[in-house]
Amino acid sequence: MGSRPVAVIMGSQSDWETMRHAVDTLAALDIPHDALIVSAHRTPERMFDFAKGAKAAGYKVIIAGAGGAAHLPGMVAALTPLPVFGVPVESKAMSGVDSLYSIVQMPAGVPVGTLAIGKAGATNAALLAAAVLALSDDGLDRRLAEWRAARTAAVTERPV
Ligand code: RP5
Repeated sequence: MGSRPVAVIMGSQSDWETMRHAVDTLAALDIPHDALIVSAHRTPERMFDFAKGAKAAGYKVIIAGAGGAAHLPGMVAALTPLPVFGVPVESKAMSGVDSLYSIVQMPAGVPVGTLAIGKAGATNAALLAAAVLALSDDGLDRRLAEWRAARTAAVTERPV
């Protein structure tokens, strides 16, 4: 496994409030990662260079968050063979439904695994990345099982 198997990319600084939940979850599972701002619209050449070089850079999974006209996950998926998980960021104008539709309706042949809008999607993208990596990493497999067991144990029988 490369030294940083997960890249968390986002279209804007304004996406960080959402995407930090992916990073926090990766950190909780002790998964090395990078967090990068890569915009399909404002920095298209950075996006192209990132996506074309991602596999050679040692990444195994890409988590891509974007809002509004959220083309980043799909464009990156078109340029890399790595699995891409897309996180629709909650937009101001349409509460993230525009982001969701922009990411989820990929044409057959160019998949993006699309998560829920916002924090839940960012968190679950990290957990999906962890599950993929755990297939070939026994230590991570154990950490992920412990993380899930702790979440289960934290659910009280009655509301407090
Ligand atoms: C998208 O446009 C970004 O992913 C972000 O969610 C949205 C708005 O960006 P800012 O105008 O806040 O930079 O490209």
